[in-house]
Formats: sequence, C-alpha cells, structure tokens
Amino acid sequence: MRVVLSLGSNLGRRMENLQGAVDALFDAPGLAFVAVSPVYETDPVGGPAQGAFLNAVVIAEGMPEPRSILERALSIEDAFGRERSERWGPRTLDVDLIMVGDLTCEGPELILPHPRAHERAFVLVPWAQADRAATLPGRGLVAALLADLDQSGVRLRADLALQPPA
Ligand code: PH2
Ligand code: MG
Ligand code: MG
Repeated sequence: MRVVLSLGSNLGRRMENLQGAVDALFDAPGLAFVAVSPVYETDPVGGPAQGAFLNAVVIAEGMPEPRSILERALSIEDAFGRERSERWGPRTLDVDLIMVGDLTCEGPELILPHPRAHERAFVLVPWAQADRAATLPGRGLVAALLADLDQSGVRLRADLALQPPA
C-alpha cells in the first residue's frame, strides 16, 4: 500500500528536523522508502503570525496499521522537541499522515485521508513533484487539484535537498 506523509518545520534547524524525520521514519521495519520530494519554503497557512515553513512529502510502501504509523510520527515529533501548545502554532517538526492506500479512518486522533490535504498547496505541490501520478483517494489526481489552488505561497528551494533515509 502506498503511504504518503507530509513534513513541515518552521522552528529551529528546519532542514535538520526534516532530514531527521526522513531517517527516523524508516529506521523501524514496516515502511519501505519510495521517494522524497524537493523542499519548499512556504508561507504559513492559518494559526498565529509565524515564520515560514520548510515543507516536503515522503512516499513509502508498506502494509502498516495506520495507528502504528501515527504513533511513529508522533514519537519522531517529540524526539525533535515538538511542543504542543497552540493549534497550528510554530513547530520544530510536524509529521502528518496524508493517506494510507485507500484506507479511510474517522477517529478522534486520526482522519484518513487527511481532511485538509486537498486544499493545501504546501502538501500537494511537493507531492506532485515526487509522484506525477499522485492521487488523493476520494479527491482525484493531485495535479488536477492543484489547478484550482493558489500556489504563490509555495516556493521551491532548489538549494536544499533531503537525502533518502540513512
Ligand atoms: N502546517 C499547519 C498549518 N499551517 N502552513 C505551512 N506553510 N506549512 C505547514 O506545514 C503548515 C501550515 C498545521 O500542521
Ligand atoms: Mg500539519
Ligand atoms: Mg500534525
């Protein structure tokens, strides 16, 4: 099953935080690395006034229990000093589960596919770069979703690149 995760950081050493997440996601069995997107500098969407994010998307394959990926994502966030004070506030690291195959999930801790991914250019632009044929279950081709979105707040950082997991 295809597993897609969105990474974001707008506090601290942003690239180190993102690379640490890429490495940590694959240091336990269950997920196989497929691709990582280019890195984008993005204007913050929602929340208080805060600094620009670096965002990227990671694509994996596996047959994981979504809850186990969620737990892995949350513990990686904690390892990078994530503090959970304000919703949509600045963060050292955000690891969001965008989709797990065609699984749907409506729990209090996890909604799949991610309920806002289809309207977030900072998710869809990197995702489409990592996978031209990317499809968001229930919403369709990512490239088509992007045609309706303002992408002006999402700028490629060609000087930066995430490496495949160590
Ligand atoms: N994450 C949010 C809210 N706003 N804006 C940008 N540009 N990038 C993010 O990763 C982001 C955001 C909630 O997780
Ligand atoms: Mg998020
Ligand atoms: Mg999150």
